Amino acid sequence: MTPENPTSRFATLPDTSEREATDLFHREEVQLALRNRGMPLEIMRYPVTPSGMHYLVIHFDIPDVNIDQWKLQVGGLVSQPLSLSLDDIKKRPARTMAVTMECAGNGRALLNPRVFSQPWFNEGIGTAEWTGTPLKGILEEAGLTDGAVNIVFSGADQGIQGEVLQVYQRSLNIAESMREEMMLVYEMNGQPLQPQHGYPLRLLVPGWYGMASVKWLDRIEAVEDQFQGYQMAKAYRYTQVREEPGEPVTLIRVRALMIPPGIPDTMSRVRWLTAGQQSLTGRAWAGRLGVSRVEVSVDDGSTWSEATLGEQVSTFAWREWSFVWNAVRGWHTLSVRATDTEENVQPIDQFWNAQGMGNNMAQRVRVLVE
Ligand SMILES: Nc1nc2c(c(=O)[nH]1)N[C@H]1C(S)=C(S)[C@@H](COP(=O)(O)O)O[C@H]1N2
Ligand SMILES: [Mo]
Repeated sequence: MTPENPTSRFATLPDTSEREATDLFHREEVQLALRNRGMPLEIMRYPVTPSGMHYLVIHFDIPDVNIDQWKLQVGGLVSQPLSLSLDDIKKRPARTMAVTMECAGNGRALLNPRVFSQPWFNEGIGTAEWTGTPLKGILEEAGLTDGAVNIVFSGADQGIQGEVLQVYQRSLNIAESMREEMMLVYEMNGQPLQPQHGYPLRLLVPGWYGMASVKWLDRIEAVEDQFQGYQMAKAYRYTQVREEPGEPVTLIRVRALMIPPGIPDTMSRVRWLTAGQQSLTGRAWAGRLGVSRVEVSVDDGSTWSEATLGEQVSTFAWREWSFVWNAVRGWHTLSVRATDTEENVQPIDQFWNAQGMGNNMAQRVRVLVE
């Protein structure tokens, strides 16, 4: 199926691109949020997120895969096209790796004006132990021929986005595709992939925002051109207006999150705690880079104090941080920000773009101490 179809018969679908952001969420945003759950932030207490609480993003529907007929096809500019069953893939060298995955749209609902899409606050995040086989071995066996520039990964799911009929497709250049950590995974936390996470097979692209990790993967194709599918050329771009080409969304930006301390008010989620020593903890990550520093503010970003860094779960997974706060009575806004090993620090003010991507402004948590 060719994804290009710009002036299409789908032009009569409701146009959400001009919707106003107000405090009221639109019906379609709520609908998306219910399909695409987030990870409750207190679940950061676990180094590896239980599968049922890892966040989800499903652009279309979860496809119905018949495993008896399912094959991974590897073709295009290769000398030896492959057609592999799940058993064939499981017989290949296996590796298990903990990886923190984050949706590029995480933080989107905190933008002002809000961008109309999956309305994440900060919960589009999770860390899983993925098991699979290195992509590199498969590409080497297929033998990329001269002229191959990009590898296109296609999922079995299809739908309409931006008026374009498409299967979910993303590409990576050869250098990225050949990196050691790129994997084709069939297990998550020691169990076969659940339907919503890409059963039977997904691509895992550690360090990149989640959109690169194509679920329900059934085709890998080496091509000679820059692949211009919708999810590459339109959806995941940093732009100020949607018409601009902009820059591609790629690696995960540095972020720290705090487990909201104390106990919550049900509706507002405002926190309530008692005065005295309170331990604040959370996790921080920086995609392919390391986290060099985490700082906490208890006065809404006026002053910052260094937190203690804990263990990093793996090269591509988050690390723990902790901070002891001597909480005094009254209202406070707690905040946390991380710095990566290239000295990028999370912004305090929002970084706005038309798609609401890559927003890593520091988290703020409102608390009442009594
Ligand atoms: N085939 C397919 N792959 C996909 C998606 C999708 O909708 N279809 N969503 C992507 C996005 S935007 C994200 S953030 C991650 C989410 O992976 P998860 O649902 O397993 O957490 O999957 C990516 N892979
Ligand atoms: Mo995403």
